[in-house]
Amino acid sequence: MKVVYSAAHLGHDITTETYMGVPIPANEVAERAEKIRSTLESDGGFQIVPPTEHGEGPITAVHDPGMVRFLEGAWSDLRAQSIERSFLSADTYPNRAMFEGMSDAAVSAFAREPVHAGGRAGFWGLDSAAPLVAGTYIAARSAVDVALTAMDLVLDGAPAVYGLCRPPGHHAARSLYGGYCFFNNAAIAAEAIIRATGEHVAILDVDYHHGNGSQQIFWRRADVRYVSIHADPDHDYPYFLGRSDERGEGPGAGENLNIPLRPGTTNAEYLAATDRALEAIAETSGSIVVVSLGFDTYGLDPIGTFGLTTDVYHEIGRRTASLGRRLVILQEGGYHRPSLGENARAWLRGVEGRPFDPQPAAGFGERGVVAG
Ligand code: Q9C
Ligand code: ZN
Repeated sequence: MKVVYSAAHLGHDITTETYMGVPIPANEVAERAEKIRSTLESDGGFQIVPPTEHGEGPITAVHDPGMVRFLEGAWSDLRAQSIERSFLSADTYPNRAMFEGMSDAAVSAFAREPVHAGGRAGFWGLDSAAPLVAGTYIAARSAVDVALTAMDLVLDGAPAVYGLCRPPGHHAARSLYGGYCFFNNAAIAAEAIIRATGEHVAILDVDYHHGNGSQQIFWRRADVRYVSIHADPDHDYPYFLGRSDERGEGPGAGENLNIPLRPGTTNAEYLAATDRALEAIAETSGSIVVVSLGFDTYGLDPIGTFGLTTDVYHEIGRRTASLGRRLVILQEGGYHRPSLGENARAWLRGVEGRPFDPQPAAGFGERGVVAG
């Protein structure tokens, strides 16, 4: 299988994120993608290829151009405003209650993008978990090119291609970045597939978290079915979307399927949910599925609460391939660095119908833990 990878992700070299007001070591770090790349290289069955540039057009087909301009200029803005920070994070978010009782017209007039860098970050940002540094924009653009190059290879006939996207994308909505995500790589690829083929596209999101951005972008769309298995938002990020009664609206009614699962979800429970998700995708008419692939469902993940093991990733990959659709597989989350390479290798070998072939030398445990 071809693996699309770009070293440009290294420029998004963040070290700290903020969790409930407290700085903590960043989870979404460069080592993640490097670990996956090196493990896939040692497997011998994968061919690493660079992305080609696709420009801004496919991005603004999905995202507000204002957000693209913000992300492009945010770092130099921070510097120009002499705000001494090692990364940019929001000061204030425009919570909707700030405008309660004001008309829609008043709100759109008042809730406009400010000038202050910390205010701009709040205007376009979802949360304080996506710090922005000097190389973030270039890295985020390269992740989009990785996704679109994987898509090109699939459009050219490959049965499955893996795009090693970093930063990830599925929390980024049309006019919103956050959750370690800047551009929604999967949504941009799905939109580009539709424009190239005219076919319906399904997105299978198996990251631990609900892909609120992908859901929002395609909420009213009849030509994209978004199917997600994730932690119940009562207990986990992104808290305000991801419930099973969110089904899409207008032409998109019935095209959104959320399968929230309890903290402590086991392999067996997850596989049952996978079958439900795949059934919903099998009903659709397209020939290409975009997979938002996360390994934060792993038992040892520092921010997840599920108990999945590496062998189950092989099985999920196998079942996903048994749909008989071509797959554009894009990396999202997964933060237990020692296991990331093996988990990706297992998933992708499952897709290819190659045996699991666990590497005992990997040196990490398989016991699930329930993290805080
Ligand atoms: N204690 C992805 O997996 N909250 N994003 C982190 C840490 C943000 C996850 C809380 C989680 C974002 C792509
Ligand atoms: Zn996640």
